[in-house]
Amino acid sequence: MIPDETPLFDPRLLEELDWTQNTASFCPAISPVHPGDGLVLRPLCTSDVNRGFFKILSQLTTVGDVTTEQFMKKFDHMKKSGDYFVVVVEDINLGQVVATATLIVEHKFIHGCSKRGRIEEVVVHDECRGKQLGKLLLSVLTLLSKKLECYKVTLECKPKNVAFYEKFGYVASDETYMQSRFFD
Ligand code: 16G
Repeated sequence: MIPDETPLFDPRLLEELDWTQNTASFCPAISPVHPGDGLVLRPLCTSDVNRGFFKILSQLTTVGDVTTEQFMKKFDHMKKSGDYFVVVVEDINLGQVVATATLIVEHKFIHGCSKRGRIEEVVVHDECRGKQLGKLLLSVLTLLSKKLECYKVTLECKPKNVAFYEKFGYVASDETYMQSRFFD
């Protein structure tokens, strides 16, 4: 298996988002199709393993020693499921991924056999802060979850980031997030 440019999901899903429904304000104006000078917003592809995809994830949490083969197998699993929407922003001059976020669509029997969206791994390279990329990714994935007919979309975040997520219509739930960790 050799890394290539095959997208994880159909890029038209991003191109066809109704950006007028976005609730966050951008100054200067940017959008999924025009994320900023020298930047491209697109689905993850396996070549991103050579564009610093893991380096950026490691700014969020532990990544571990992942081989290219492991990465490609996981990518293949996600692609086949059709429920994983990992987006990246690439700086095309540097050939580096500078931001990423993931939407996972979970299938339910409840709410009329509906779907729930989960937003995960939102991370912007620390040298690329101030370009509104976190805001852009959040807006894009929130709109995408709506387009994919999720009845709700949720995320977990640190208390200091609550105000950021409120800009997109997220409110703190009265449910408590609980976890049982098996390893880091
Ligand atoms: C944050 C992330 C979550 C990620 C977790 C990793 C967002 C909105 N939340 O909560 O997606 O999985 O950090 O932390 O990006 P962990 O390694 O402690 O599980």
